[in-house]
Amino acid sequence: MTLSPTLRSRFRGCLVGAVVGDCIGAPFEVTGVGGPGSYDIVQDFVNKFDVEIDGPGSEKLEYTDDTAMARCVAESLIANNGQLEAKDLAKRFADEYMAHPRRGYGYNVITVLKRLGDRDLSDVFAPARSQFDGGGSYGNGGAMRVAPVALCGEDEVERVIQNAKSSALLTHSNRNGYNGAVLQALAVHQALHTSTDKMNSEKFAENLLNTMREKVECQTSDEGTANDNKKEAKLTTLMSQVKKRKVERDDVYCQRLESLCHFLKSDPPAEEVASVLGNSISAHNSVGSAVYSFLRCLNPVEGLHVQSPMERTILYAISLDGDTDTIASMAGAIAGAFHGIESIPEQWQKLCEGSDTALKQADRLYEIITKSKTER
Ligand code: R7I
Ligand code: MG
Ligand code: MG
Repeated sequence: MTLSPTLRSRFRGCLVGAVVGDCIGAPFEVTGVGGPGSYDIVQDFVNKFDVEIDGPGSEKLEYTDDTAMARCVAESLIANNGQLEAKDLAKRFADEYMAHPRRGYGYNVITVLKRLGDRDLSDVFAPARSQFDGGGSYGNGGAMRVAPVALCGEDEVERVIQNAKSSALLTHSNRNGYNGAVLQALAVHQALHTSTDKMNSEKFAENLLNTMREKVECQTSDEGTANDNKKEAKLTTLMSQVKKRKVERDDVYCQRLESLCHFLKSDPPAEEVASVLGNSISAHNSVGSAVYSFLRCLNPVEGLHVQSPMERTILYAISLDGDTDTIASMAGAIAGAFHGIESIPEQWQKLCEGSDTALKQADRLYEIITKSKTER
């Protein structure tokens, strides 16, 4: 029987896993890997680490906006004793962006971050709501930074859902934008609380699907966005006009998870995974791929010559091509929450900028969460 990592190790694994996914995936976000399933290219890149880390003047792999924003989320939770305080988080996002704007932020989110820095802003959710003509962004920026929220969820799924949504709404008010953050947070939370000997990938996915279906995507008219309401009004008109026409389902994450469950049985090639679950900067076309990378890589993958499931997860996620830093970062957070810090090679940690800060933040969050548990 394999011993499950301790909870502290899982906290560390989660935040450091997110950083290494971001740093190792980032160079490929620009160049691509040459199509989904190009395992050799990613493997060759990682194999050079041994040489580079010992060589003179070896440079670190830089983190991008994914890590910059996740650090803000962690810092805000630490400063507020594990509670999500939207105003405080908004200020940290804005300050971080102003201090280091060149971290590869999404093209449109920049407008929101600048407005969040306005001292007179009374509603911190307002700038995000005006994105994309009032529809809000469905980019994966809410999901890519949400892992620390999941660490503070304790054993309350509702709290994870609520806080993931609030943290995302500061920049992503589109239903698919914030629900992507919810699914990613639920995946991290579930990985964190699944013991190694009880892991069953199909059950893990089914459980996520049930939670999304029952607690998240069932709410077709929640407080969401003006656009949600507009869309629904349009939909009603459309439905009454063309009664027999098939209306598209708006439970996109449930659809992705249904495909994911099927893929765990059929094991399709990487091209199919990328085309069905997605590899783009949209949340609904990337979060499912991150979850799948973690679950698929619990077992060996043909053509990917690496023994450790944690390392395999990162390499597989990058090999899906497209938004490589973000998919690998999200997959790394989930995998790290399950496999623990011991599963992340020390040379990766040394080489990836920001691993040390992630480690410290994980420890602070762990202390806050365990202390509040013993006090109750
Ligand atoms: O979501 P966001 O923070 O970007 C995150 C991504 C990650 O891959 C990072 O690594 C970084 O590279 O960027 O930033 P947004 O600007 O809100 O969304 C990202 C992109 O998604 C936008 O620039 C658009 O191209 C696209 N997008 C949309 N396009 C059309 N209509 C998001 N929402 C919409 C939309 O409603
Ligand atoms: Mg990035
Ligand atoms: Mg990205």
